Amino acid sequence: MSTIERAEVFVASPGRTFVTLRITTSDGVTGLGDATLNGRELAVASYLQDHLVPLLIGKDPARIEDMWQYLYKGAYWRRGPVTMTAISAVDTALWDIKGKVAGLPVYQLLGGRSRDGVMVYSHASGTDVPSLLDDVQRYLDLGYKAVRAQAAVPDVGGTYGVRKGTVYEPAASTLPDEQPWDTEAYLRFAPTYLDAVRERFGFGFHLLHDVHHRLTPIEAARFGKRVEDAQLFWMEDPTPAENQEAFRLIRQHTTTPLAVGEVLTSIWDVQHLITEQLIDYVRTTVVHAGGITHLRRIFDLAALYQVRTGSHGATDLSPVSLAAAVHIDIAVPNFGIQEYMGHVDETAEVFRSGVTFADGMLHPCEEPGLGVEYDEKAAERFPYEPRYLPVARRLDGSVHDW
Ligand code: CS2
Ligand code: MG
Repeated sequence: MSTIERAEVFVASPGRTFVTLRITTSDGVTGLGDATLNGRELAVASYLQDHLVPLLIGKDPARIEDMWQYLYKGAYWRRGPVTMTAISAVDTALWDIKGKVAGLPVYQLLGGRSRDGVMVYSHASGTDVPSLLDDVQRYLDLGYKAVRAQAAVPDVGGTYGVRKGTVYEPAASTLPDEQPWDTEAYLRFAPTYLDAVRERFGFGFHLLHDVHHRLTPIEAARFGKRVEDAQLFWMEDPTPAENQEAFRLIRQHTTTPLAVGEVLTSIWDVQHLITEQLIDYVRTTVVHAGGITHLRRIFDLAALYQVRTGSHGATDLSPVSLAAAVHIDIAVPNFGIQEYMGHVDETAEVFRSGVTFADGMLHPCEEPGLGVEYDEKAAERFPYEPRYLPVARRLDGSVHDW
């Protein structure tokens, strides 16, 4: 029987920080897992290196479900982003290995294709409406069928989602960047630029918007109602989701579809949202919600309630979890859309991925496993650089949800 012989944790910053787990079996088969938790990377690296790696050595890599139960129940302290990201990385690496041993791309182990390609959306943004419209045009010219739109709120300064470089990267400072927030200014301005996008480009593509946890339920209800004419594909994270019941109030006031889940890390964290049909898309991911094994459970529960998938796919999710996401997305029956922001060139020097983009869709690699390789020699050229996500403060100085 093949056993787990080695488990290595790599922390490197090729363009941004990624934590990557590589498991190697006694037969020399390797598997990769993404363990990146933006702004708290070393917590997961230590959880893996100091607490999980000693448990993996000698175990049977084929027993993926058993390993998941062993690491989840064996922790005693359950759930939460650090624990679940570490478990996700182990799980994803074992699926990569299983695919390689079987000689099949992972999606074939998940039931094969349900669709020809995975529709994706990317991030258009601007410091004002004209620059936002130019950026939307750019993504439509690249063939995207779906585009997210975010713009800076005039006179308030930094606002969530406005790109500075080639890809949007919010973790850009060595201490948290404190950004001003004014809910009323946002509520007045954001609907106007979403209307402007529709006025310029029409309704022949999907338009998305991320509220990023910033509103109270009644403010979110007001916003959702106001933007109904823009026919959004979804309004994302309208209000913090710890209180899942809060979404019922939003639901009562607007038909704008709701998407939640990128910061949620288990089926129990989205159970009420799904079973009460309080959301339309669930955004949980391979890297933060328990790997392929657990994400399938979440998506199968969602399918029972006509909730579709819409996994998070920002730059802080590595090419490893993006590839795993595409393998799931191509197979699940209730796929909705996949976020795809791409990565900077330095990232591609370390991660070789077989995922391809064409005609507004991503396509999985046909190689056995996930179809991603990690070049640790190249990674040595990009030593770890600590970065923090911003903190939002209201105009009175109190902390707000960033
Ligand atoms: C955002 C992310 O892509 C999204 O929907 O919510 O950019 C998020 O802010 C980052 O992934 C946080 O690390
Ligand atoms: Mg988001």
